[in-house]
Amino acid sequence: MKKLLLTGFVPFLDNPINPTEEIVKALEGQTIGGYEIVGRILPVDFAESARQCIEHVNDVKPDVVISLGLAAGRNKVTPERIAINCRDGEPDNSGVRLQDAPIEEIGPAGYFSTLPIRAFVNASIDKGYPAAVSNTAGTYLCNNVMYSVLHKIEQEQLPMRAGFIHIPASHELALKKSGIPSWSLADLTESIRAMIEVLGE
Ligand code: PCA
Repeated sequence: MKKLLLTGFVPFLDNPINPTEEIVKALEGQTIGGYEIVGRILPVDFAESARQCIEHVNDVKPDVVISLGLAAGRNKVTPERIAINCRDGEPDNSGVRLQDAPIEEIGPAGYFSTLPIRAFVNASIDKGYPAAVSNTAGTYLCNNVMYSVLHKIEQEQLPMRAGFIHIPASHELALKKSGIPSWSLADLTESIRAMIEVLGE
């Protein structure tokens, strides 16, 4: 059976919960759209996240890689259009802070997602879950993982589609942080399921 590597992240910064962990746990082992879901959780660490994700790609040899990240403050599920060759922003969980740092010294400025992001958005909306294409994955760990996986696929010419989806906060997280929109974990999970189902069509 075809395999889909679904990754989430551990909690980071002022987010004591990362709902991507729960979504990955809920979906792993299931078959969706003809894909067996293999779940993995990544650290929030500039030195480790992409390295570990690539290790999982090498081990699992998936047909598709979808990485999930929390974007607390967004109110829709947002497949990312592009990853850029830049690391910047807040410190990671090891306290490392980077500024204007390329991910690959010799690498293209960006990579477009190779996932069917428009079909993902439409599938989620059709099921009643708000979604939109996002044109920036930021410059933190999520962008780093998306860029690094797409770079590997390009360098090695692998027959693999990959990309990233940012999700809003869950209610559980919003109870611990004020002023952010939130979704139920069940709805977040069903929106991601609707997007994965599209791959089988
Ligand atoms: N979101 C962060 C890193 C981990 C996560 O879930 C980001 O958007 O980069």
